[in-house]
Amino acid sequence: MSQLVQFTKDNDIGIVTINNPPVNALSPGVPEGISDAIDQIAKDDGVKAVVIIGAGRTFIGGADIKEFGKMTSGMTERGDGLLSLLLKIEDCPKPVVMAIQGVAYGGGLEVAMAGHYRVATRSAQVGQPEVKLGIIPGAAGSQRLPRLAGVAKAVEMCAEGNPVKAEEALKAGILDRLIEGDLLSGAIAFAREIASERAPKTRERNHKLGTLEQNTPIFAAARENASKKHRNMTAPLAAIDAVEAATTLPFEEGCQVERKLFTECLFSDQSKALIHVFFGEREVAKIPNIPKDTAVTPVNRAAVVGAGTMGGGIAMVLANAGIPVLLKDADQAALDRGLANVQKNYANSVKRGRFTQPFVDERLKLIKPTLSYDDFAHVDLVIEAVFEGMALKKEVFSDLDCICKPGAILASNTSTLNIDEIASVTSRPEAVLGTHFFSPANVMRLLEIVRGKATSKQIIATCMQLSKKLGKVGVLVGNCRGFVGNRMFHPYVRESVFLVEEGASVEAVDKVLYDFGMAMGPLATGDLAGLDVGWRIRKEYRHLEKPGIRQAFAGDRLCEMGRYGQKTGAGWYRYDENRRAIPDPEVAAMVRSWSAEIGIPQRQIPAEEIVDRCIYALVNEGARILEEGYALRAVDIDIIYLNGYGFPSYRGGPMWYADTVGLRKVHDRICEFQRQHGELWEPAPLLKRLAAEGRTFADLDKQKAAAA
Ligand code: 3H9
Repeated sequence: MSQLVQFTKDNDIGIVTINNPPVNALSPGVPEGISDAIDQIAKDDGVKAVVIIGAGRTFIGGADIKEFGKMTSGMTERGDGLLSLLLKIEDCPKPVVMAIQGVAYGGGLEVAMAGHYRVATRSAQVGQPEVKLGIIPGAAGSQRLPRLAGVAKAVEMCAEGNPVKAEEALKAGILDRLIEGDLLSGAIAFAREIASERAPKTRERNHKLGTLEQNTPIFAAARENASKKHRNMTAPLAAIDAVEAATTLPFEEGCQVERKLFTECLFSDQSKALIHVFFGEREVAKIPNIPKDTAVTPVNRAAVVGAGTMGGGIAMVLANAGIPVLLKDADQAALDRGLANVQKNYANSVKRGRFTQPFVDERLKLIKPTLSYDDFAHVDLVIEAVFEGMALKKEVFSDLDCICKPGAILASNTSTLNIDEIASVTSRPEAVLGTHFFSPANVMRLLEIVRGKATSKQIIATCMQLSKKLGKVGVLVGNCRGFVGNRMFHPYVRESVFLVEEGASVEAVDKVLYDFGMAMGPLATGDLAGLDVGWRIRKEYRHLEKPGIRQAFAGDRLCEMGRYGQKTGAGWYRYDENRRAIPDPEVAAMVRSWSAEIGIPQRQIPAEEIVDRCIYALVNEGARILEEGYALRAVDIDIIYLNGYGFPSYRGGPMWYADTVGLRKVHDRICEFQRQHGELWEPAPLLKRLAAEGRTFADLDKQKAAAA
């Protein structure tokens, strides 16, 4: 038998243990091992019933996702997957009890459903999360789940991909019993109870499959929901089709439909991108030269300086993770306003069902407002979130340096300023780094962790680990202007404004990029964030601009008119009292006349050019950042853009998207823009080199990983 699966006995009960750390994925060897065990059990007269269980913390985390890339690249053959193994389990002459702890996800739940019974710990979770990888269940999950849980629940689970807790799964009929205490002992006792009963085969349980009349509205609602919530994504709709097949076709034919849809999804660009994202989110936590076992500083108490929108949001993030936090501001009115905002945000979360009132009450108790630095001597971490100005930040950091205990982490939430310069006013630059949260801080998942030239490994390791505890994706970046995300965002927005100045309408630019998959168009995003923010930064850095290089001007002119975006009721759009954007013909007319003044020829701009100019501007800057070492890997840039800038996950991030298009093609198009628009479009040397060598950013990441 395979090393990954062990067969033992507890008197008359056979025990099959899957032991493939860390998550008992169904890697090669695991299905074969289970199959051998079933053969052995069938022949063994001493075995009356069987328990299948996972070793360690979990049952089965699903198919081995690494295998999918091998299949789509032709490195391994595609068999019939797990289908035949699952039939064998279901046809086993002895009752099979699946004992679930941790998770039974994807192929894990499919294995579980092929058993005759399922028992689980109270903390276990089950789910068909395949859509999150751009695929659908591929081993009859879409066929067996509706037979256990009913059509509505199965559609929801397969199309949304969210996990279901054990108690709910019990109610839905996916589980048969919850076990208190030791799972294996409970499962063995359960197996003895049912050993002489006729074992029910899930594939024959058709009574929950409903009628056409009952099911039609369920599928219609699910399709509408999927089209809205998962815009442009193919897998959720395919998952619904597969579950529908379970209700209209016999089991075997339903499985064939599922198989065909699964294969189509697996070979799609969307699935490849989403699998890249799955591994990418885990990869960014790995920092070369900072080993996994680097000692970290426990963060038991924290403080935030500045009770504005960002400071309040950051205090909420810390409190939500159970960390007591001091929230300091310089004057009482600002502190009161900040606290009122925090309370309003929490009240909204309760209204939307995200948190319960008791949870919120507990969190609010953890946030202690203060006007002084008293008690700062006891905190392990301070995050400064005062107004974005170097002089003020320096003042705060020299105060913190005097007050905070040795070993405390001194972090700045700056989005643009130089961390080394901030650190220079302290006696401990090794304790200083940037923690760049994204607005709203309590919602957005991204946290750029900015490494100064003296920041210690221990502090970085602590903040990377803390980001996970805070529910954030922490990505380590270098200390350049705008760090990674905003540095790339600048040319992206610049191109969107150029396009408007050249004759595209504001609505067209936004719509084309929204249709590409961005959460919002760049101009609407500017209105939301406040056009004055970029305007102020541009004014501050104007002296660094190279003379003779084209600058986007229309946004600045809007600011000069007081049109800052949503907060002033007008920016690129006008806004009604519900902050709904209304296209503004006045803006179109003004931009046309300003462009005429400067002599920018007006033309019709095709959608393809809008996408290429904006997205390739991101890619080109991303390539520079990568080469200069401000991002560790291309995938780090992708994860930043997916979690902080609304880039569509099914395109894998800007760098992955460029790989998908082909770097030669991207490079050639950038050269074409350079000929038309000048040196702003000079191709990044790294992009030029990779394109010439026929390589990808992903190749480069692999090469770096191999060298590490
Ligand atoms: C599927 O099942 C298709 C079927 O229908 C059958 C088709 C025929 N494979 O997340 P963590 C790695 S599709 C390979 O940090 P946690 C992960 O990369 C699959 N590797 O731990 C990481 O590696 P490293 C459906 C996997 O405790 C390590 O395990 N299933 C897999 O926070 C630890 O992971 C899913 O989509 C895998 N399936 O969370 C479930 N899963 O240490 C995906 C994890 O080198 N997985 N790894 O970075 C999860 O949701 C979480 O990983 C899980 C554990 C909840 C299991």
